Amino acid sequence: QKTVYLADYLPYSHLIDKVDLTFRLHPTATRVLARLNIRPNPARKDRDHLRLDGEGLKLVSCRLDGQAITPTLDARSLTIAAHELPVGAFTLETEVEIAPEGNTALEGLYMSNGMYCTQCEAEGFRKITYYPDRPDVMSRFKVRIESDLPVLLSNGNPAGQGQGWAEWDDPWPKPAYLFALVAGDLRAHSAKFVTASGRPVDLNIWVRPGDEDRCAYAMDSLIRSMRWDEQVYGREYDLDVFNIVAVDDFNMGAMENKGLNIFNSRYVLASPDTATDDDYARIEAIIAHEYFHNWTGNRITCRDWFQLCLKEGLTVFRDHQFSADMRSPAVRRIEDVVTLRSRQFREDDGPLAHPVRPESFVEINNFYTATVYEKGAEVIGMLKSLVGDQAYQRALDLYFDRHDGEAATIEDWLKVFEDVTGRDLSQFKLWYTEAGTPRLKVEEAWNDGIYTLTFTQKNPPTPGQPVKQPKVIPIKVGLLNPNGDEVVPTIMLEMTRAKQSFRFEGLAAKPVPSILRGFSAPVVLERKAPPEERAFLLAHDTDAFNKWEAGRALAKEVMAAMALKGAPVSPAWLDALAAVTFDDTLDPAFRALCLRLPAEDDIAQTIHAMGRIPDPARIHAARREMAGALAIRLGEGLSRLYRDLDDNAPFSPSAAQAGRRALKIAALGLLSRRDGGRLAASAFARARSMTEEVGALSALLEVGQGQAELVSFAARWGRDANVMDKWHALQIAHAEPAEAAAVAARLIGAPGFDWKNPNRFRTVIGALAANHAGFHHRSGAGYRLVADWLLKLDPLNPQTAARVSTAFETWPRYDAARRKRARAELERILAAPDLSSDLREMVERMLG
Ligand code: DPP
Ligand code: ZN
Repeated sequence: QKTVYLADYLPYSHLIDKVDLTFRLHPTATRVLARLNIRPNPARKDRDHLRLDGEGLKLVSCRLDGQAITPTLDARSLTIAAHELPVGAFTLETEVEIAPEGNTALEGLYMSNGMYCTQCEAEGFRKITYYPDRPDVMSRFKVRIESDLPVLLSNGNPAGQGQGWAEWDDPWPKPAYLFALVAGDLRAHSAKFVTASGRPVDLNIWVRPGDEDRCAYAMDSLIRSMRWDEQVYGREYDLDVFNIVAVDDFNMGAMENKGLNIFNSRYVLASPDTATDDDYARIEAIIAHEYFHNWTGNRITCRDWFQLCLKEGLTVFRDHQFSADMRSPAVRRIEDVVTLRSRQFREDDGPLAHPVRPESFVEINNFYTATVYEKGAEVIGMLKSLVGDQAYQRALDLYFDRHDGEAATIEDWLKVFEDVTGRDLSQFKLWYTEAGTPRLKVEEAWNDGIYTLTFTQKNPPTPGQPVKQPKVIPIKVGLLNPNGDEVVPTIMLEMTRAKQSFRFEGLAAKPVPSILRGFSAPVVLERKAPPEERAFLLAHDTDAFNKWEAGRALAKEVMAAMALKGAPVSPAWLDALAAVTFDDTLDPAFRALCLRLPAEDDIAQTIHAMGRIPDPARIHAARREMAGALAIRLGEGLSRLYRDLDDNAPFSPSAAQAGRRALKIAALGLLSRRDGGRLAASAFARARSMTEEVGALSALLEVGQGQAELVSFAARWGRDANVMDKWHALQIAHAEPAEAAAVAARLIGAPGFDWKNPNRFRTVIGALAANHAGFHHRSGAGYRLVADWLLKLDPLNPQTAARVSTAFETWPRYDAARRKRARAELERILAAPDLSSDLREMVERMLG
């Protein structure tokens, strides 16, 4: 497969005014009839041939203006020569046959538990019919589905139904990647919504019979999302119905098809006994995310796939705003930054680093990444900080006004901000075009009552981009006096040069700086600060993010020093954390976040950034030792804290209750290190929610207990695969480093374990990859097992295999012996016959 370049973009040769599709569904022989109303694109001067994408299609017939023709076919396309085309508009009818039952790649039309469903983003529509499968070709779709299955759904509004058929009409022009079809024996959880201007909308969440009672939270999240988008962005829903379908076999989290969102069932179904608080928060965020795409993605889509961040970065930014409004902004911000660092900084720091807007790709599915999504959202957050909230709102209004119904670019996006503010954003655009996480060094000076902060930015080289330019960095800063009072409230410093100083006058004493408040830019802050200063900020900072960050930075320094030179656990850290833990004026959710130790992979990242080689075994030991020391330092207060939080309030998935549960479980985990799991065993037996059940089980496994509890968990949940994912993940997460690969091998190879299902595969292989000391065990068993299973999955589902292969993306960080083993596994993958282009691209990039 060939590399595609952004620089080669050309508009499509033709316009498709209308698409009429008829599906005669059959597991092994579905017929798809497509009637396309086509005319030459006036934007193109030459008289062009017509080339339609198509893969794995059996062409039954082809007619041009009613006359049978024989087009040129190859493995990827159908072509009609220019001289065979009429001069003006014409109609092309094709009939193809496809076999959804045998479609294990889960792209195009496929089957899951007897139901038909589709996944077209990015390039799945070409597996359904011949069509210009590119986002800048937008058309009106009408769909007729013929099948005996009771529920037949497609995009848009219902346009009639009868015995064995249904018709749908989507009034909004859309690209093919937003097409969707579902047919199955499904039940609806329904509700009504009335938009701000009075349009009634039928809302349905479609699930397998028996799951209807687990849709309430998703529905509630949907209604809140619809209201929020009206109130905050002035965006109303634009169809008579909004359908969501839950599917068990799904490569992604969910998909924003126009009027017919398709979801991985794990991000829809929830009840207190099956879903953890994290599951609830994720469902809320993903429901919102897909809904918000209706405007940012569907009404305004992307000109080409290089612009993916145009819709994804913005929609992630919007779903973050929504979650912050629904929950605690501080807690959400901390969680988002933890994710950003663990996924995006990690990606940016290795062989897979790429710009938010990449310049080339082989397989676009490989670019649905943390960089495009998460960094794409951070870039918008910076833009908002730089122009201010009001200008942001005016720019967004202009964006929706100017580009509604269009396929737009990052240039279009930046232009609305330039037009609204008069600013030149050419330097800011580097955030979209250059990869890598900037390093920001800070130095301070105090002279004659003048306090100076001097920042130096370094933009490290990344694959294909050896030299970089200075970026615009919004640095939010506040200053505290030595008593802990804030003397300069948050202001934004705008850094534009490689090195830049900012002066503060009129201060009575040398202040303590709180830098990069709210994590105002996705950079690595390099500031040498004594532990006392970190402890001081953890105690006094008024910015909740930086308060947490002070404790985090200290914990990282301590863990890195322990792993690198066997330093003892720092008493300063223990004391500071004890003060936070028992400060009842602080939000329990915030305290729980402070108690969560940095992940081992984070510490490996930190050590690597110091120019040293991380030793996974030593990092693992250091983290354990820290947790043990913390359990002892917190002493009896911990039991009291646990008892206070262990109340009998009826369950609610609210953020407030979730925060109390999180703190309670953090306390339980630490208590187990002292009592060998006695309290956790009784907590497991008494658990009244999945959060408590998993929390207690996790505490037990961490101290080598929990075998009986694992058995009883499996007995209770054995038939619910999404719940059992937790059971599998926990065992691997808590396995000893030397045994992790063997545990994962046993679970994934167990009779009846459906490893072909992406959720199952990602759970087991993902959990092994996330067990840092286990995956990187010096025996190489972790590397070998992951490679074995990637090779097994690749022929069936290349997209998921390629995604999971990022387990290896950090391999160059480690010592020569580990690198040799990892490289050997990557080379073994590359040598496999018939390797997919998806996995090949990933492995080649990782090998560099
Ligand atoms: N379904 C994916 C998402 O919403 C791709 N669009 O991010
Ligand atoms: Zn999205």
